[in-house]
Amino acid sequence: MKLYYAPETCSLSPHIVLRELGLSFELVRVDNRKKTTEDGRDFMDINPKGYVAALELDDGTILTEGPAILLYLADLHPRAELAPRMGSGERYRLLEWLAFLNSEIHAGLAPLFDVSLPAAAGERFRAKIHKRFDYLEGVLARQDYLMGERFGVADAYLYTLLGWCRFFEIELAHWLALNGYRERIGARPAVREAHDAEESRSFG
Ligand SMILES: N[C@@H](CCC(=O)N[C@@H](CS)C(=O)NCC(=O)O)C(=O)O
Repeated sequence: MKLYYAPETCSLSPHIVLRELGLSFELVRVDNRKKTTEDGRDFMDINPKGYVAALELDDGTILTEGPAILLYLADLHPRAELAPRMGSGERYRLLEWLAFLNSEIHAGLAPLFDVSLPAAAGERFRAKIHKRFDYLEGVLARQDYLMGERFGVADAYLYTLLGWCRFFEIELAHWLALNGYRERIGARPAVREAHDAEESRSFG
């Protein structure tokens, strides 16, 4: 398998999951501005949508969209229990979380990367994110992980998104449980390894 990634982006979550599962994979860095890969290909040929993450399976199939990639990986190793089994009631709870993370947190934070965003619009996006973080704070004050007491794919995703707060003047320490959650996940060996691997690869 190959994971097409760009450092500090949402592709960190499948990267973490690949390492949590001990799967063998190759990392291919993408220049998100030029839409090229580090091995000299046009990334638009790989994902015509033009964004990471993209996962290339051994038969050449390309899978995109973070939540789909996360579930695909978790299902390769059901015994690791990074996602509840298909057909179980808990599976729908996980889908609920992945939809929330994708549409409310990921899509809620993404506009803040736009340096031309008017200040007033930025404030509105921040205010909405604060409300969503208040909700997450309530959940994580009662349980260690999104699905309960066990780390899973949704946590790899939320961990990754919370890492963007430092770019947007969102002070995560304001939410004690959420901040503790991020620190706890950040200490996992697979997470450290993923950060180290992304930082140690230069391109361009
Ligand atoms: N809908 C996609 C969005 C992925 C996405 O937003 N990727 C960003 C990095 S976090 C990206 O590569 N953006 C580059 C671009 O849109 O040009 C998903 O959920 O996986």
